[in-house]
Amino acid sequence: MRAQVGILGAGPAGLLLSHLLHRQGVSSIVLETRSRSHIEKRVRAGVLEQGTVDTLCTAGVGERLLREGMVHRGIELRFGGAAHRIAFEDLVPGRAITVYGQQEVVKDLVAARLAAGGEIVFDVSDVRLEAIDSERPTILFAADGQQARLECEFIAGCDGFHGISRDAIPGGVLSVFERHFPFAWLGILAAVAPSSHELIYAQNERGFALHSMRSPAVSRFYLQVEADDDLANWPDARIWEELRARLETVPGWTLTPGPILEKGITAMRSYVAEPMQFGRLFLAGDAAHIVPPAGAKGMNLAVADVRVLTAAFVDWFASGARARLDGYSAARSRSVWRAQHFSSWMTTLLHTFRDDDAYARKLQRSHLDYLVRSRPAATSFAENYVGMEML
Ligand code: RFL
Ligand code: PHB
Repeated sequence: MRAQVGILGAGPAGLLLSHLLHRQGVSSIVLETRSRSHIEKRVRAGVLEQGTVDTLCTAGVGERLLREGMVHRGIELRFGGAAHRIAFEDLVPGRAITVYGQQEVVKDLVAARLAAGGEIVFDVSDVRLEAIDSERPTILFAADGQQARLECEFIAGCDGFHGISRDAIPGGVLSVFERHFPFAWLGILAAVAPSSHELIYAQNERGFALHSMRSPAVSRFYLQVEADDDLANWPDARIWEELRARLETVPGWTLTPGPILEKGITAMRSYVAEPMQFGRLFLAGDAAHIVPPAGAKGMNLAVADVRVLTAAFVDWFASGARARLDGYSAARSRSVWRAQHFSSWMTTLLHTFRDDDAYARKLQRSHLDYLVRSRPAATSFAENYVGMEML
């Protein structure tokens, strides 16, 4: 098999890259280890920044997103028995977020690629990269029990945090920066109308809780749990009890429970590998960096990486100019680190750290108070949350 760009991974990064390249006349083939139905059902992110929405719409894959996505012009911070709204329309006029499930973005992109005759090979295994520092990098893999090879001019590693592409870069090239947080998130999807019109981020002694949603009939919730917690510890009744204890802290507000459709536990981790390139291999999205989800940044970063990488590939194939390719990682660094900082900061602000002493808890509360009482502080929060324009 041959393509100008061989893409590993049919997540938001790989699929969008393939779609954008196609629109600019550059051929690609996407290889994915999981099945189509698996990637289309995997529940993950839900918050799209304006820049992400604009990218998807400009690329012709925003029709359902515009119809079904829920535009939010604020979020709520809940702590100390009170609700505080951060009003985007007031603090960062004209900017908003859209709540639309990542798996819906994935479905829209898969449909667009297949409709345009694009090639996505699902269920591949034994994926290996060869000669990534040569002009003919190659992807070796198995599909339908047969060994296969994809020869390309470039490889895009969009295979997520647990993919193989980052590890294909020789030792000593990458610098890695990382931090583990001492807790995890239990996420659930429930067949019940949201109990709030906007997202609620709740700081609570018992641990953080988040009320989000997917549609007028489906709610999404997260609970801070132990880092090594097990789903077996969380029968449905305990989940609702804990959500109530952490969210029903404001007079008159009640949580409506419903049937739980899905549960999962996610570790909280920050990670950056730099540079995001070596020879003819370019990393994008979670393959290069992950953030704890409190800041809702991961998928948005993946989309922004791909926008920059597409422009670099297009320059190369149009004219042989390689300045943008050479500068790809440097061009992304500032935004990647802004998202790292914001996500770590949100995580620290909102979670309960068991080792914190009384003094540290007072500082955390003071910081939250400042955020909702100072316009400059709230504006700084809002501009980061809706997405900084730093390209
Ligand atoms: P993905 O989505 O992980 O896709 C990578 C794909 O590569 C496949 N793969 C391989 N393919 C070929 N060869 C190999 N050797 C391969 N190894 C793996 C995988 O099967 C997969 O299909 O990475 P991508 O495209 O970079 O996208 C990143 C996003 O998925 C991620 O950043 C977000 O989900 C993070 N995230 C959030 N981001 C947001 O912007 N807003 C949010 O509100 C938000 N909430 C979240 C989140 C992530 C969460 N979890 C579960 C990690 C909430 C949660 C709970
Ligand atoms: C989600 O709806 O999945 C979601 C919302 C906000 C976050 C993280 C995840 O910060």
